[in-house]
Amino acid sequence: MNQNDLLNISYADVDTARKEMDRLLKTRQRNYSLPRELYNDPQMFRIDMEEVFQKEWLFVGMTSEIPKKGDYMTVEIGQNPVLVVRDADGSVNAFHNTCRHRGSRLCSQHRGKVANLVCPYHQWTYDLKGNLLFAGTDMGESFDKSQHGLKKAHCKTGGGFIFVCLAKNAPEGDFDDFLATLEEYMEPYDVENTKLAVESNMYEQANWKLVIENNRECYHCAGNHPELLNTLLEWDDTEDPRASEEFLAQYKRQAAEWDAEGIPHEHKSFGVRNRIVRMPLKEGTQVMTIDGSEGCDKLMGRIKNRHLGSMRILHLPNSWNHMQSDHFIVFRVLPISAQESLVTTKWFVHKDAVEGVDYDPAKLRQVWDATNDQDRQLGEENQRGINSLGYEPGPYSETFEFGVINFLDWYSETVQKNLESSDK
Ligand code: 3BY
Ligand code: FES
Ligand code: FE
Repeated sequence: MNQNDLLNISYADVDTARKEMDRLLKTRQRNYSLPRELYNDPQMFRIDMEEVFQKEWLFVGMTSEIPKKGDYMTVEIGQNPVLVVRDADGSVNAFHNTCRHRGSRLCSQHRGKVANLVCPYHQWTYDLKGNLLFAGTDMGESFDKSQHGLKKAHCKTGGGFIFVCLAKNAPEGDFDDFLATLEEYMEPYDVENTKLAVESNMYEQANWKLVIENNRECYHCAGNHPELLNTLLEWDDTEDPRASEEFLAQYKRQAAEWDAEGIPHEHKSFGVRNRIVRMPLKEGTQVMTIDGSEGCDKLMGRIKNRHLGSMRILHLPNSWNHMQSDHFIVFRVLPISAQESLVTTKWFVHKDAVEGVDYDPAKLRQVWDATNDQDRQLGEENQRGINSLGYEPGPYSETFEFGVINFLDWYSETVQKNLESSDK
């Protein structure tokens, strides 16, 4: 809990806060930032966790982080430790990372490899499918092992992306269409033959929505991101209303090359929650390094062209990504408290690329380390200003900040819909 949390409790109890959340969202001024409570009240944060992060599909990581049988990764979704494991048949499964004996967290490492999942407390042992194999002590005659397997979480993959959902019934809608499109758009990368080259975990003292809002616009880029703007074009996608003639001509030229090479690039949207589009980078640059020169000698998958721009993949509520020619970068946001978030960034290269020979991790990470830190400061200053008595919701620009408007429309609709269904 952040030290400011106690100062920001505005409601007598959580039921009142739920009603107030619904009212604030119904009466909010669309195209304006949200009322302060939605950015700093701990009860509102609890509702965000219950209605968004415990009910919606979340991006957790890439399949190539757990390439072999028994490889696992862990992730904390609020107070829910989750375990993602590669099974012997190659499938990826997610479990609640809590032992069925007395509830201890089963795996405490960030990533690891096991034959079976053994609880460190009293050594209850589960297979990779979560079945309880062995409960060491004498549990008595009536003990039924089959009733004490690990609790599953929903888990789906597409194009190497792993998503989990903690809801009893996972939302359907067009999520499977998004996964099928991811599969198609990620095919050139052959994700199973990539490896994690670098990972950064950045703690940010800002509400998770401020982290996402900041990512959804590049209005702040010119004033804050000199390294990123060596290569990144400020338009959000190929349909950006600000896109210049020059940009459209560059896109047309590059798109013709991509078509000839079978590299998918067309803009695809699944509501405003999921979006995939390949965008050119600045003319003459290859990837998001400090000078736009290569990040890795080895290209990924079947890619031949170093000028693939960046395929931007958006998944609300918690991920944006940049897929380029010689490496790709994935971003994941996890809320910690009303005013704290964890931003994880991972850089992937071809699995046969050799560190120090084919790529230099320092060069790979330089631009986004700088950019993330700049965004962290912006998010933290945004949070501090919102906490002020002088804050009132302010207007977004419809041309420069439409991505933020879209995000808050999605957030507002999702919370209202989920609040309504949990009231039934
Ligand atoms: O490049 C990104 O991921 C986003 C889009 C614009 C601002 N931000 C840096
Ligand atoms: Fe896991 Fe006892 S809590 S074995
Ligand atoms: Fe930024």
